[in-house]
Amino acid sequence: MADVMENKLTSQQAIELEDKHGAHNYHPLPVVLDRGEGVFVWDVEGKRYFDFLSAYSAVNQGHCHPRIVKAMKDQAEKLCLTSRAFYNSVLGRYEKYITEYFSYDKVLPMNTGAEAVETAIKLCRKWAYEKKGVPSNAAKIIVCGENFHGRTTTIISFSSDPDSKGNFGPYTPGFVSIPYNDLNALRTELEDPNVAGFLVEPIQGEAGVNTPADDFIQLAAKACKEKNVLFIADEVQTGIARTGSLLAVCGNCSCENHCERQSTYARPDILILGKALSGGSYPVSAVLADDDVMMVIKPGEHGSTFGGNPIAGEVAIAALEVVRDENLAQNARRLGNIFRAEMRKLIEETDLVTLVRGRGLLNAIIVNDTPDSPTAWNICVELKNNGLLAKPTHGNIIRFAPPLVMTEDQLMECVNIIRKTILEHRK
Ligand code: IF1
Repeated sequence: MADVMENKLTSQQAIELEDKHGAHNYHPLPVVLDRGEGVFVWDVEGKRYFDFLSAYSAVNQGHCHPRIVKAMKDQAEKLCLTSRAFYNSVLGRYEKYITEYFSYDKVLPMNTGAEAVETAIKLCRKWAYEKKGVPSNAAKIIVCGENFHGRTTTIISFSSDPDSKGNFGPYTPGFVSIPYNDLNALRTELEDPNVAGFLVEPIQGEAGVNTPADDFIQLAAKACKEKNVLFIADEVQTGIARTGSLLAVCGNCSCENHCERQSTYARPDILILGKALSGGSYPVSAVLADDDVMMVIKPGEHGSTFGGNPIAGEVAIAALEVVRDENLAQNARRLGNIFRAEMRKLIEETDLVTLVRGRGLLNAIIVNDTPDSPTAWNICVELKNNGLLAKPTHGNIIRFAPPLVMTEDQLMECVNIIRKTILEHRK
């Protein structure tokens, strides 16, 4: 017991403790991390790894970024939480900052990604009844097959993943699903006058970095507008510079502004952010919309004890400043192009990898194997042994998403680790 309290465990002991005392809702790679800095993490034995997952794109600014840590420490010593029963001296400043940063009238602050998605769903439904004139309880939201939007009962109700959904029913009604990247299917569903919104990930992360046609998002947004349907972008994973632009809906643009200059740009009516909004340091999520949508929610109709707390506000301002000041969108775009080019070279040299896809520094390789074989898992274990941490998704796909503060030299070091591991792999 003394060891447990003193935090001096070996990896094996830490794994055994989790196994014994924690719910078995995860199957982690066998590595126990103790410390992080920038693109690196260290395990409890002191071995260093390149982090090629970034906590599923939450740590875009790198581990323990000094500016973000300072913002959190300073605020934690001053005031942590007031609830929204009272005003606090940070929230208004944060709200002004983030709405100007992303060019929206209003923000509704929450904590986790799933809560922000839930908020967007509630907002969209309420807008449908009070503004669009959809009959009571008849609103529908279009979603995409193979989506991932979180773990709440409503969100899993429209999941197509049996693991996420099975035996958690009864399910929330009011959602219709179309295949991802299928404009015709979207247009067909949009004919229904009770459709209130279209909820979509600009790139599907969990589905294996499923990247749609370059113009899909823009044409989808346009089709929604024509039918007075809200275009709702879940940028929890793709947002905040990850895909080489500030938002993935910015498409082909790596400037630090969310703006309408680009021909591929699509402006969501509701924008959902989380993860990297705090640089992974604290649970901070946000829903952004203009007044005609956001103002349908009135006092007492929605909220959260922690949403909009002063630490979250200071941390988010710092995290967004880092993205701008360190040109992370541009860096993600440049390094992403190099990374995919290197992976394409590797594909020429091996049958084990068949495809690389993605945008910016959100990429995946497809392992030439069946989805239920352990090959991708074994490659990830070998990558770990060689000093790089990544995680398989959907069995035979490996997602690569390093912190965006990576340098080109570091990226090439990682490319060499991946090359060596793939070329040496034995089944
Ligand atoms: C887990 C996946 C990634 C998200 C999008 C909302 C949320 C997520 C687009 C909910 C969360 C996470 C959750 C995490 C694993 C991870 C994940 F593999 F499961 F799908 F990133 F790809 N919208 N994604 O990706 O945000 O409530 O978790 O803050 O272990 O469930 P959250």
